[in-house]
Amino acid sequence: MIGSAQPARRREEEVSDFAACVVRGLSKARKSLPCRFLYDARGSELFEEITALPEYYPTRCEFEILTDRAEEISSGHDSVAALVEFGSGSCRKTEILIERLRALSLYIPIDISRDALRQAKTRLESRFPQLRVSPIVADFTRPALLPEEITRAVKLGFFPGSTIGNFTPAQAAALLAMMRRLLSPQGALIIGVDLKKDSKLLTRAYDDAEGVTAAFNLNLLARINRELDGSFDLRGFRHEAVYDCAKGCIEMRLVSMKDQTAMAAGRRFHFVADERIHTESSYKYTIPEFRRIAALAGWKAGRVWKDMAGCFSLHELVA
Ligand code: AVI
Repeated sequence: MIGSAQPARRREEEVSDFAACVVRGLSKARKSLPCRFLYDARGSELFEEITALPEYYPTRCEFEILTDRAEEISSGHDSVAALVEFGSGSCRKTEILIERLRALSLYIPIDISRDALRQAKTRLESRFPQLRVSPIVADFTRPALLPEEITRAVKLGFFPGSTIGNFTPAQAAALLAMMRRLLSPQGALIIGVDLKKDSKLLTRAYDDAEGVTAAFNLNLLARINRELDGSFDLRGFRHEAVYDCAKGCIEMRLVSMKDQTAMAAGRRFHFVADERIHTESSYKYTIPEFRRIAALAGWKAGRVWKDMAGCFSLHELVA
């Protein structure tokens, strides 16, 4: 069983939330759109393609850490009974952990995609017959209600992919604090964090030669056209990815290539030439920087692993 609000009602709520955020974001002096809207069905497909691109190292590096160090990572978590994954998607990385957590009996993936959860449940329950999969359809940034039966159980959280980087440091600290409350007492969290590195490598990862990331970014305007009766001319905008050294983040934007107007959700918006719509930030951290944020959220730093090239890190945090 997958529990959540009625699908049709949820869909209506999603569309009106999308409309409100688009109108608010495009009415600001510095236009922006929340990055969570990049992931409709088409956006999620394009993101899957991004993760396989030669320039996009985070997925490969995190897999390398998880496969090479799986025994070591899981060794400290022998008594974990419940694994909670935040924004689980396809759960491919999780299988590496599930295979080695000896006392694990329950896996709770939290994701907004009901389809991804349904597929994951079927696949994981057939691969691990002793495991119960109890998905929650929800936005993982909002506090979820975990099953009462695991209130006292030892819980491990899993938050891979460096999705934490898509939040500002202040938001990241608040999110980590919420996760700590959910997983306490005796809880721990394994979290993927992309590391600071050469800015050329970083910008290439977010502006690939094939143009998949550009298509992913521009799909946001296509989504507005599809869902909010929008009139964006996609040829009038281009993708941009810039590393802001001072903030330590990649910023993705859509740049208007001319003076133009577009309709969205019944409103008209004007864009001057070169005006930018900010669509996503992806913060990069050093290991001490990330540990400071985790400490602000009340976590104690545990072990940390890096891939061979030192591009990506996996942190263990203890409640
Ligand atoms: C999902 N998130 C961690 C990706 C990132 O690297 O910030 C999103 C992404 N955007 C463009 N490429 C990948």
